[in-house]
Amino acid sequence: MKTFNLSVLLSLAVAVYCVPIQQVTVQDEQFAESYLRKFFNLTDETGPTVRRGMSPMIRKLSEMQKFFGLQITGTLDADTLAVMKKPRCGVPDGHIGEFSTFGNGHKWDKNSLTYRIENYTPDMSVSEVDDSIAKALQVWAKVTPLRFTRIYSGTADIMISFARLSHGDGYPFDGPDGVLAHAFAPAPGLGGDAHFDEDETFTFRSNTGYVLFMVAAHEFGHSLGLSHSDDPGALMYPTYSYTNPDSFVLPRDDVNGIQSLYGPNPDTDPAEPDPKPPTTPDACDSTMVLDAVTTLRGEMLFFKDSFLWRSYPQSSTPQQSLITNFWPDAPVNIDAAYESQELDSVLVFKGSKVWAFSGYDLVHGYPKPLSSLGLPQTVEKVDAALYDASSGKTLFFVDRDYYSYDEARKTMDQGFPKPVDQTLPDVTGKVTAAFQYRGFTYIYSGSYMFEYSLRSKRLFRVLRNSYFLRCTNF
Ligand SMILES: [Ca+2]
Ligand SMILES: [Ca+2]
Ligand SMILES: [Ca+2]
Ligand SMILES: [Zn+2]
Ligand SMILES: [Zn+2]
Repeated sequence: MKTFNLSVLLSLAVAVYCVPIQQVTVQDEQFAESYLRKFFNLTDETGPTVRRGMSPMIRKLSEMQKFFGLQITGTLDADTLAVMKKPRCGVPDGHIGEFSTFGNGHKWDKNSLTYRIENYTPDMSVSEVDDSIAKALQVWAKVTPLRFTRIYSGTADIMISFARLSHGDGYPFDGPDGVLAHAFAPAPGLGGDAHFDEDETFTFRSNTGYVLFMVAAHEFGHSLGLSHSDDPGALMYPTYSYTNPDSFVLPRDDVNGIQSLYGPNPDTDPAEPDPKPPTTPDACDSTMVLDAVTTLRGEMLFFKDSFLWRSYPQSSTPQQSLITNFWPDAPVNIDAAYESQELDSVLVFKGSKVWAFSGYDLVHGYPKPLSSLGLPQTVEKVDAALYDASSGKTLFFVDRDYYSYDEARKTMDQGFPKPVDQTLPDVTGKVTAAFQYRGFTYIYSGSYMFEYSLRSKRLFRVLRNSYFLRCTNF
């Protein structure tokens, strides 16, 4: 049984995520140890690595932190614990890199596969379960030659069932949250089978409970031979995050993964091309234009599409994650963001609305209309926002102009808007993002970034948007 690759989804904790200073308890230590045993192959080894002075626990913690793009401290800090408590899949995560597979022996040697739904969850109607399962298999069929046929009796390649706790395969479930499901890599018998933890509440499309379609689509990736990816945008990323099932398109990383095993779909209709697989923004893309940049309590946040990079002052590599993993109530594809010292919040702009987040929480009363800041009704969106610490003003960039907002008085200053190039003659294009860091002001315009002293209006350097993201693929 141990020869099967097991995949599973694991645990949710909301409270831990937003506490800045966190006491790690003995329970947390034990939890972390069992997490690393389950997912990072922590064993009670003695040997060369121990003699070299690094304990297996520190080594595995560092490995886990690397996989999830966390700051590599080798200690159980609050961010690490928070990631460990997220709902996720239980397949071990050892591999670092883009998509990966279970290896060559673990793929189906036929393109026609059967599946059977052995029982149902009471959380959803029978037709909703049938539909979720069928659509989850279609996610993979759309991009490969694989075809799935449902059978109602006998043994299918992919046997699908709902079960709680111990259910006969040596991998008991763990009650509500934690592990959500698991699946076995391609092989006869248990191979390919997918089990869902009945102690979870599964849903058809609501964002309360776990969307069965999303969990199943991930598990079937394992059933077909994929293991986990460390691309935070991939379906095969180990942790669960809510995605609207109606607009889901299989990301590029997963398409590359499954096509490396089975090849592309020979039946695609050129007249009706499928939606383009979404790609995860790449820190090494020198043409990238960021959506917004802000500080947050000494860190830097860089926004692009549905993603953000979070950069800790002490860390060399920023951590990339989905915006909704960081702020579940935040919009994606945002226009602008800035940190308000007065409100101890980050303000996030999209279209005619502004959101405020204090730590990880949406501030009560938000989102509000842009006009609540005193911007004229004619302003339909803000392109960038910049808080200037020395003057206590926030500058809102709208097309080629900017407005000035007095944070202390909470009013717009008179005499605005002014043209941007009147103040900053080098910035001839639209300002796309802006922030201050360590006394410098960074004005982003297209794929460039201008480094200024705002006080002297002196331009120091012209850099790329990706400058702070520290591309490491050289
Ligand atoms: Ca099977
Ligand atoms: Ca569970
Ligand atoms: Ca922007
Ligand atoms: Zn998984
Ligand atoms: Zn099972």
